[in-house]
Amino acid sequence: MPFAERLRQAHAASGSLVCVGLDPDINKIPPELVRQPEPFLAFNRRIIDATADLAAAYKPQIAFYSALGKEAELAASIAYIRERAPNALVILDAKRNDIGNTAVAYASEAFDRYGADAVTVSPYMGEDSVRPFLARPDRGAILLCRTSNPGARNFQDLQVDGLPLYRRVAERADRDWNANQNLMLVVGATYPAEMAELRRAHPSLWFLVPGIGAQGGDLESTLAAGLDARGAGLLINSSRGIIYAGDGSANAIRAAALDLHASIIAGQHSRG
Ligand code: OMP
Repeated sequence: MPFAERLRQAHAASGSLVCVGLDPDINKIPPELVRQPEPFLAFNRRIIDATADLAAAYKPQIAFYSALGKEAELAASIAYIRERAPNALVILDAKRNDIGNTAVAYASEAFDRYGADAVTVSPYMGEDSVRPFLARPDRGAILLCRTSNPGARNFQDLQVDGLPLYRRVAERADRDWNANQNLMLVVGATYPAEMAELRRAHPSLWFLVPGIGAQGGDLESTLAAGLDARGAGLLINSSRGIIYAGDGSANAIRAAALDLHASIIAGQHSRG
């Protein structure tokens, strides 16, 4: 199935724009799960069970796993998502990129080894380094465009022929690299004005939106700035705000995901 269709299906099946970030931190996982032989898998299973009907996507950040040699638990967590939430997209957050043949290996890591539907990609090395991630029509690449962190301003705001660099990245990506309709942009919730500009310039691109919750991004301004004409076009990620909610119980995790989901629906309706 083409990536664009997978994305539509993930949204339609869940009725949701929520992306649940799977960023397990061994120091924050509830003690009863840390004691298990595969603590990251046990933790992710709790999260996936609690959110399977609420999530359009799951986004594991690979560093949390590879730093501790937990790649097998990442692979098993992805298999569990496929079982419990077969329509949900799996986005491997790896922010990969390199020269062509290395990029091909990185794409294979994301799509073949982990079976991800999409992977986050840095655009810094330009077209030949991005192409390997876009070559498969059934898999997506999500380009870093306007990132959520304070340092996003350092380079992304530099003016290039009258537009900031992040706008040039989006322009080139949308115009030249999206023949397979399998490209999305990372646009942080912490920069709603920039998101509004990007939405005006790129009405039909989907944005992956990190920065809600722990990083201080505001949901209401994100929805006002970023929803497309159909009231969609955003996958709104929350990692720590969901997975470490309350007392760490399945109920607390579900309540946090439900709260985000319901707030998004309310925002969609208020836009009419
Ligand atoms: P929370 O701040 O805990 O919700 O996590 C945000 C997640 O999104 C982390 O996995 C980050 O690595 C990721 N992220 C950002 O926070 N900012 C960005 O600009 C891009 C990403 C990303 O590519 O997902």
